[in-house]
Amino acid sequence: MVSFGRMVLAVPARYVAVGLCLCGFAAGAAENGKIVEQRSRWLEKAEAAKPRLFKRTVAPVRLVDVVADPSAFQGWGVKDGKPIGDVLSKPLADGTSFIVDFGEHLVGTVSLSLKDFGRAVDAPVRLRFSFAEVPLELAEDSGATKPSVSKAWYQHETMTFDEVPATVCLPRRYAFRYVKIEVVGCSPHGRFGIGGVTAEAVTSADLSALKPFKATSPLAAKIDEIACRTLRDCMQTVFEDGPKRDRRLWLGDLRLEALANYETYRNFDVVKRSLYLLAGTCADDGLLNSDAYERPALRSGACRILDYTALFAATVLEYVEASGDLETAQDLWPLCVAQLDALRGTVGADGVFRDDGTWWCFIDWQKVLNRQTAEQGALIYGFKATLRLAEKVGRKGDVAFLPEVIARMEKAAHTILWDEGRGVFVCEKDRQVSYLGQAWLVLAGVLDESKAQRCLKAVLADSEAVKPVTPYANHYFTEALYAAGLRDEAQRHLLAYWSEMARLGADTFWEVFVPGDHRAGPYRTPLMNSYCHAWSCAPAYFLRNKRFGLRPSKDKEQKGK
Ligand code: RAM
Repeated sequence: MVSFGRMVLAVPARYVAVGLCLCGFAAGAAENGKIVEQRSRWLEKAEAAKPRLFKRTVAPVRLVDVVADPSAFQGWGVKDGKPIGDVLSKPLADGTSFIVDFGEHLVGTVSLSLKDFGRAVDAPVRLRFSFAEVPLELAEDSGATKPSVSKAWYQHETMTFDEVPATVCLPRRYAFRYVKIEVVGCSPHGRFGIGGVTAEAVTSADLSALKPFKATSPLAAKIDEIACRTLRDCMQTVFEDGPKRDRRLWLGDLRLEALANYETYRNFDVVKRSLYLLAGTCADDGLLNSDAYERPALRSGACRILDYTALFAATVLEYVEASGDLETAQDLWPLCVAQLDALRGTVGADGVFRDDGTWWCFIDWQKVLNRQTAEQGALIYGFKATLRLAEKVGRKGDVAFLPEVIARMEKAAHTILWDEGRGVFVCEKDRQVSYLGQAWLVLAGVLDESKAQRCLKAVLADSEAVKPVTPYANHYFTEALYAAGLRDEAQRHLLAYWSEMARLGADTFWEVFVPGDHRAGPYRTPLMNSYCHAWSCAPAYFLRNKRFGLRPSKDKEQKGK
């Protein structure tokens, strides 16, 4: 297993808000001018496509206690606490605390009724709330951590209520299954209590529209259920990456959410809004940013991830194929073309991608990954998708130069990056062999089936090969196995990775999962990880889409895991 534990999220400042520094690569000034002129119109289209939110009221199912459990995920589990009636609707003393369990992961607001008993309450009440997606967040002290992103993402509130009785709604939208409530200040005369706690869960997924799914086994049904819940809770007025953190639209996450959405809730508006939001917040040089916020106003997050940008045209293509909305594809086409000069500017005359530090090369949070081969594949993949989109919108002439770029890059992959002796793609600098390098070049269609199978089987058998650490990257590795015709291996990988999360009690799939290292993550502390992360909803896509699916016999092999 390649080490991941000390990995830290550090996005060098030069990748953020790069504004003009890529101008040399970007499309001509006149073209950029035309794109920039479109931004406000695109943002209007994003607003017009804003999906409605569905709300439902959910009551807690029980009280729980968090317990240390070496066999549980991250070493923390829950067990039944006191009966709920022993705590709610009874006077509460200063220092009392209890944890309510809503029975499943939710995203939404929480209200509670503050009660008085007998006489008027003679003092304000101060309560501390801790919202948790997983037990770890209630068991360990976030105050002692030094995360690489804001501590304000931790879902804690201390609030003082002057008026009792009252029904109060907490100010934020939270992502949680458990809520710990501690009485940190109240009248010593035993007059105060909490009558009830309720959640209002919110999503843009219409649960009644969820496409029926006939699972081949209870395990497949369970994984699909968790994947659909993950997608549901990340589907808000855009596709969020994680409703706990970053609560933001990211282009790479959007693509996988959209693919799962086409197989499940089929809400095309949320895809359309997300695409237009990215389009309308593109930079002055006509290049896309990889992330965008909706509030307080629609604006860009100003990160530029090379492999995410390479996937934009593919995301538009898949949207038009699923929805039939050719008009949006035609409208966004000039933006797809505008990305091409910048993207191909990263490719040498010899057809090889080399990272010059201008872009954030992401691919995965795996720290030790040399991204060269994976980026080479992602670029070719993106260029081929752009060609298919050009055909769809009737603009092949705009990208007449692309076949030569693709051919040059494919040739370089075969000659410069392929190691015939080992039967794998390797990076130039350290000859590193990775799962994702093979996966992306297979997905790019660079190899015939037998060679594709050879390199994927080689990494699966190579304990030194660098493995993916996120469900996002595991999605692409799984898809590559399917693409190479390694259906059994794909199925085994899919079930082994996601069923291990299910076995560990996942309600929703996690941002990062490294079997054998449950504290892994990029933020210096697992308390900051998101445990409902959209890019992890891949199983709903693989299990439901006819191109993939499971073979019942193989599915049974995983039973009892
Ligand atoms: C994090 C989020 C998001 C991802 C980016 C690259 O902030 O986890 O999902 O797309 O990084």
